[in-house]
Amino acid sequence: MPETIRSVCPYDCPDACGLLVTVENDRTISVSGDPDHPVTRGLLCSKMNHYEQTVHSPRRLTTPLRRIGNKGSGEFEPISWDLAITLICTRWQELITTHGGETILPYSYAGTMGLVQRNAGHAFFHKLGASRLERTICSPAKDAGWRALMGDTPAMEPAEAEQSDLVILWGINAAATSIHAMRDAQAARRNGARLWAIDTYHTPTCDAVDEVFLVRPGGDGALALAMLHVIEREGLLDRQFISADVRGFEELTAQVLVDCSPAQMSEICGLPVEVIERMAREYARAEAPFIRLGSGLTRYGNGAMTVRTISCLPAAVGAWTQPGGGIFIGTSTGGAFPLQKTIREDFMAKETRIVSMNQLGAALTELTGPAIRSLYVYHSNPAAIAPDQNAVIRGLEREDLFTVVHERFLTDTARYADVVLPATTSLEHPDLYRCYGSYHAQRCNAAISPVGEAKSNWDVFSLLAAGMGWDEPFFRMSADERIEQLIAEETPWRSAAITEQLRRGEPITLTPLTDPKRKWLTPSAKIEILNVREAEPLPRPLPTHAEQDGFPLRLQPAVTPFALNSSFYEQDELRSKQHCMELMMNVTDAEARGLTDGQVVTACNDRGAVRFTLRISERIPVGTVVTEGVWWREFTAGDRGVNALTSQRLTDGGRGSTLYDVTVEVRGAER
Ligand SMILES: Nc1nc2c(c(=O)[nH]1)N[C@H]1C(S)=C(S)[C@@H](COP(=O)(O)OP(=O)(O)OC[C@H]3O[C@@H](n4cnc5c(=O)[nH]c(N)nc54)[C@H](O)[C@@H]3O)O[C@H]1N2
Ligand SMILES: Nc1nc2c(c(=O)[nH]1)N[C@H]1C(S)=C(S)[C@@H](COP(=O)(O)OP(=O)(O)OC[C@H]3O[C@@H](n4cnc5c(=O)[nH]c(N)nc54)[C@H](O)[C@@H]3O)O[C@H]1N2
Ligand code: SF4
Ligand SMILES: [Mo]
Repeated sequence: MPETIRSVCPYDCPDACGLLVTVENDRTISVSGDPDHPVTRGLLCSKMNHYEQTVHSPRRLTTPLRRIGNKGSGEFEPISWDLAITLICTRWQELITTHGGETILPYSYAGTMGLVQRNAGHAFFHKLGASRLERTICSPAKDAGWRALMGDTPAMEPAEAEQSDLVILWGINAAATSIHAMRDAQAARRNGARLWAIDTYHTPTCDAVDEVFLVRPGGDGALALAMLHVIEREGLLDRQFISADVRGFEELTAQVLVDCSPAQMSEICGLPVEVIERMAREYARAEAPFIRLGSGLTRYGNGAMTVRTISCLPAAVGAWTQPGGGIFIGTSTGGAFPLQKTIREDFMAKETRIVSMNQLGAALTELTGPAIRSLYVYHSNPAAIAPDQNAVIRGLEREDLFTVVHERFLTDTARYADVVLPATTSLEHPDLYRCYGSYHAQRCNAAISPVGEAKSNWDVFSLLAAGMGWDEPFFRMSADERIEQLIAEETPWRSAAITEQLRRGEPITLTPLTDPKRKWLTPSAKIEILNVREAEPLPRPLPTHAEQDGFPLRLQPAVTPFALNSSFYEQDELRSKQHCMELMMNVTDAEARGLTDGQVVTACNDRGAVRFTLRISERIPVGTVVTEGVWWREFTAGDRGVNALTSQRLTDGGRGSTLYDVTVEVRGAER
């Protein structure tokens, strides 16, 4: 008899959807959206509608493997778990004795967002004395920009967008990446709100809004400053709100906005003066303008400053005083489930070296400090997703690098491994999830047994700890026990009744911490437009990195609705919806280069050359080229993905990746 089991979507998406999983004879038959989950409300994205095709994919890894061919060749032989663990632990013990623990580097990110499985390796590597990974590839610049202005102020409830009369989807391809935010925006529109999208090309989201504004990549800070200039010049400020709630607007006006007229900012942001003026007026005159800020615009050399500058807009017009008004960048619910007892920093004998995950290529090839001699990758695919793919691959090709990859599939990274370990999918292990697009959380059990000999992250680290001969009870704990301890730890974020609901596997709502005496959780208790603790005390226009580069076209390595970073390429149907790895270009740029639709082209810069199929598209403005998705190399026209063109440079705040901050030239490729 089929049985329906509640679960949670494990992927790196703001919503952590509730799933209803139908299981028969220990196999997943189908997956649907939980109608009782407050965000999901029965709606799943196209990626997850056939999750069973990922779980039971013929491509799943089902046994540990040992390399028998050259690195990258993908030639392996099956081995037992016992042998795999012995090979790894023996090698690490030798390395630690001869070269020290810091020669070992873990690399993990967001294959699963569950708190226990995601963070399963931290305690182990702390005890091992390994180098530590700075996990900053996604959008730390967003948090840095928000914090500079708003401190610890919790995010507003994003569903309030429904009450707004002007919803701005700013640097977010919500139709692909945040479908429930898109649904809320559409609801606002049905209530009479206007809907804007601000992006660098005409995304699928742009098809569903009232007005689209295409900016130059990295130019949004300039646009926001020009809007603030107009709002101030035309007396559209909410002076009462500013005097009660904002610090430093006068300094901003006198020192920055004087030089940020629409005429001065127009070229940087790529919008005509009259358009900027109209945007400013319509924004200021809206009752409750709501901005949903995405991550795309943060992945630039000026990303943190861009977020900080845009976040000044609701303060200038007092949008915060109205239900539905404000800006939403994401929730931060870490306090609800403190992770200290999961990640165990106290297991570190000394503070070890920290390596940026955005600079893996340099770490593996430049070998400064104790050279990295072993890499352990789990729930991440750095050979595909990390910037500067050529540098990463040069590192992975090193014969003296001992690489272990724990994966569900033989990814680009796994192909370089000396030992591959098979991983469970989220339906095969328990976990506890919290969203970053709302205030919900949910716990779930395994719905089916592990496929083949797959093991969860948590269970592999228990085996590795035993293989190292460690006898701490911590490493003998099961994932379920760790989850229960996390839930049992009391925090003001949830009542005893909510905690009981969590135990029963129901989706719950967390209450963010607020201070009854202070609306804004900053040192001055005001929104700090002037923040003297920052290197830049006031928002101001900052350049991107790409402005120093010599290539004529701005490259946007954007997302596709049919994959999530490099995940989901195992599903043939989803992949075929993306056709192939395309480069979209405006007809003007194509004609100037003598290029035609459908031909194979090469995009290149100082870091690499990548083959794409050219798609001439009116969705792309002149001067920009766009590719969607992070393709596995086996499905590309050449042997590199888009990240062979992106750079290891970091953002101005948060040390984030600058994946969108890159230029290229494009020419025809011989077949
Ligand atoms: N379908 C799908 N969903 C996903 C993902 C996926 O790969 N596919 N990835 C997941 C992850 S890990 C994340 S972090 C989120 C990210 O989701 P989003 O927050 O939507 O971020 P991005 O898709 O990176 O970028 C959003 C948009 O910003 C635009 N953009 C780039 N540069 C600029 C700029 O300078 N100015 C402006 N205004 N716009 C700019 C891009 O063209 C893109 O349309 O999505 C998650 N959800
Ligand atoms: N060009 C370009 N590059 C990008 C991006 C982009 O938009 N464009 N997006 C960037 C962003 S925002 C992010 S967050 C990163 C994401 O980068 P990653 O976190 O590496 O994300 P994925 O590509 O989804 O790879 C996750 C891998 O984890 C595996 N996995 C899933 N669950 C488990 C598990 O429980 N255990 C183990 N061991 N493995 C598991 C999956 O099979 C998959 O191969 O990529 C970044 N890189
Ligand atoms: S990827 Fe996002 S929208 Fe799709 S099912 Fe998962 S949480 Fe929901
Ligand atoms: Mo991300």
